[in-house]
Amino acid sequence: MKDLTYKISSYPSTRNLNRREVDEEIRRALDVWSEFTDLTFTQKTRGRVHIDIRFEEGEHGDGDPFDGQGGTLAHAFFPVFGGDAHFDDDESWTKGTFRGQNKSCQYSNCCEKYITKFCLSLGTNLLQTAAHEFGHSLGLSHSDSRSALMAPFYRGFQNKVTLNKDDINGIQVGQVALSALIVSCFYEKLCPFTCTATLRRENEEAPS
Ligand SMILES: [Ca+2]
Ligand SMILES: [Ca+2]
Ligand SMILES: [Zn+2]
Ligand SMILES: [Zn+2]
Repeated sequence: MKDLTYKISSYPSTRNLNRREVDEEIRRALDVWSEFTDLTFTQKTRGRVHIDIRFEEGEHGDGDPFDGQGGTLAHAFFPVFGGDAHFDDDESWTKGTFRGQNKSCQYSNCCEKYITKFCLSLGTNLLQTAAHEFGHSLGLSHSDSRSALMAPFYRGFQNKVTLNKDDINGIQVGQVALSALIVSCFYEKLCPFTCTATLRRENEEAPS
């Protein structure tokens, strides 16, 4: 059993999700991987952790700035580079739906009618995106298989996250690379290089 720790250092500013829901979705995203490995994940609220999780906007200190709503949704570091995962705070992160609310919408405090008319935007499912990014944190690269969780595209909203054969092979082989995260890359300072893999959107569906 290998116990990895994680911390959500900054939460999204979206109105779609509260902190508890973010905690739950992150936990579910990690469970997707622990199901097929001997890894366990423990959330901490302070101190050093293996996987630091942040919602950040624009330039955020690792030389790979986010790009506002759409485009790049998130990126993560491979184990040798520290395993951390960053999510673009300008996305409208959601749970269980593709309907999101614009974070900067000036009508958000108005009645439902105004919200529906002016504030709804295409949301991005946090669970799906996080499960993909944690694959990178655990050592997986992108998969050529389009049905894999590790395919490099956001496939539109899916209610359930499942691993395909490619993903499962990947995580089982990836256990070797993972030891780097457990042993040598515990401290951010040892990991000055960024090697990010980026998840992009493809074929966006409009909310209806
Ligand atoms: Ca973006
Ligand atoms: Ca780390
Ligand atoms: Zn980053
Ligand atoms: Zn990716």
